[in-house]
Amino acid sequence: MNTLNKTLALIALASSSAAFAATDFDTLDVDGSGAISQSEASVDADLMSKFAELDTDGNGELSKEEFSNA
Ligand SMILES: [Ca+2]
Ligand SMILES: [Ca+2]
Repeated sequence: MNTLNKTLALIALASSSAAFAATDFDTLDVDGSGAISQSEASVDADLMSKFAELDTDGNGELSKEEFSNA
């Protein structure tokens, strides 16, 4: 809704986790679905830039196996 609140929430999330934890599969899978959606990947610019390449089955989400190729 509010970009500032969203930013603050991300900062709070980042500071409560270990450094670079955002590159960890379980951390990125915020909703625990077992796959990383594009919106979940959007917190990591590097991952986002490789998203289409990593999504080898083209279902719009990264499975743990697909993510392991990052
Ligand atoms: Ca997910
Ligand atoms: Ca996929």
